[in-house]
This record gives sequence, structure tokens and C-alpha cells, in this order.
Amino acid sequence: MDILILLRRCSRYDVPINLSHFQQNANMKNIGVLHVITDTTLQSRFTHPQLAELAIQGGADTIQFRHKNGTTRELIEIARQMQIVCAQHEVPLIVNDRADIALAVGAAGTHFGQDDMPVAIGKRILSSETIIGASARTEEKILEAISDGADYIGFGPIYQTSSKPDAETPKGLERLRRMCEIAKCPVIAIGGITLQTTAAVIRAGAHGIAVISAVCNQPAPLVATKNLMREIQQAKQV
Ligand code: TZP
Ligand code: MG
Repeated sequence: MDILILLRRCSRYDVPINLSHFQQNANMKNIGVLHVITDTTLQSRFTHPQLAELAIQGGADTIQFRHKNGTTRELIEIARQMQIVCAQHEVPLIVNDRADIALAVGAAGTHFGQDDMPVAIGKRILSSETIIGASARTEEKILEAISDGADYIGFGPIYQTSSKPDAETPKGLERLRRMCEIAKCPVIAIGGITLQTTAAVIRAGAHGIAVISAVCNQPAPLVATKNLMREIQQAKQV
């Protein structure tokens, strides 16, 4: 058995050893810098797979499927179509909330919020290659998710957003900067990020960004994605 798996089992369920730095060094996965979250509630011009295709054509290096209603069968069917698009272009598909749907369609990863499956359980039921992203309402819970082995964390909302009805008050760039300093894994900033604010977010230390409206609600999602990616890359060079 993989020694890290063995040690992690011991640490979580038997003895209190914090292995977060081990996990970062040994299991670091390739995490994209532009996560486009597809959405069909804020716009109805494009389906989830169509948005995935446009975003990938524009250079998105991660697609997240996030759909808050619908039956499990419906979600599996949409995710399956998205996985076909993502696999064709070798872009990872992350399924929001649902480890079972990620497993069902062979997606690259899942993203868990504070009320979803705990990261420690996700680690047990998903393969070791599966990307696990996590976000939470408090910094304490975020740090817990990191020490449980999250591969990246989503941090936000950075700015005001109307895309998530229950979003908290904006955390701003200073708190993002602090989180990036203490997190032992990549931080993906989310919430109200636009083309105009992308550079500041990256300069605050974010590994990347996750967006809905800055792509899905734009007249041309492909062009919007291209512009965001260029902005990220330029900000990383400075
Ligand atoms: N989680 C925190 S803010 C947010 C989510 C899903 C919404 C992001 O959407 P937008 O349009 O990029 O602000
Ligand atoms: Mg969730």
C-alpha cells in the first residue's frame, strides 16, 4: 500500500499527525488557473456542454459543472456530455457538490463546499488521482479542508456577486492575500471577478480564478475566456 495513503489513514482516524506538507509535496496535482463554471440559470443561450466547448476554445484550463437543481439522472446526462467535450480537449472537468456524479462520468475532480461531502471522505471514496477542491465559509474550515488533503481551495467571494444568491459579504483582496500566504495548496479566487479585476486577484497571490458571469454572461464567451486567460498570464509574469 502507498505509504502516504497508510500514513494519511493513521493521521485522520488514529493518531494526530498533520501531513498537509507531505500531501502538498507528494501529491501535488496540476491545478488550472482559469476555472470556467458553466451556468444555465443566469443565461439560456448556451447549454452546459456548449459553454464548456466555447470556454475550452477560448483557453480555459478547467471546466466546472455546477447545477443546483435537476434529478440525479439529468445531472449525470449533462455531466456525461460535458466529460466528452472536456476529454476531447484533455481539459479537466470538475463536478461541483457531487462526488457520485464525478465518479459516474469519469470526471477529473469534484469541488466540495462546507455542506457537501467532507474532503476526508472524498479522499476515501475517490481515486488518488481525482482532484478535490474545497471551499468553506470560515477560514478555520478552509484550513481543515486543506489539512484533510484538498488539492486546491476556492476562496471568495472576493467581490460582490449576484451569481450566487447566498454568497457571503465580499472578502476582498487583503483576506485573499492572507489566505494565499497560509494555504499550503493552490488558492482559486472566486466571486465577482471580471476582466478588470483579474490582474489584482492574481497579484494578491491567487493561483487562479473561477468565474461564472465573466464568461457565461458575456456576448462572446470564447472571446471573454481568451481575454481572461491573457490577463492571468500577464499578471503572473510581473
Ligand atoms: N461561489 C462563491 S461566489 C460564486 C460561487 C459559485 C459565484 C461566482 O460567480 P461570478 O459570476 O463569477 O461572480
Ligand atoms: Mg456545494
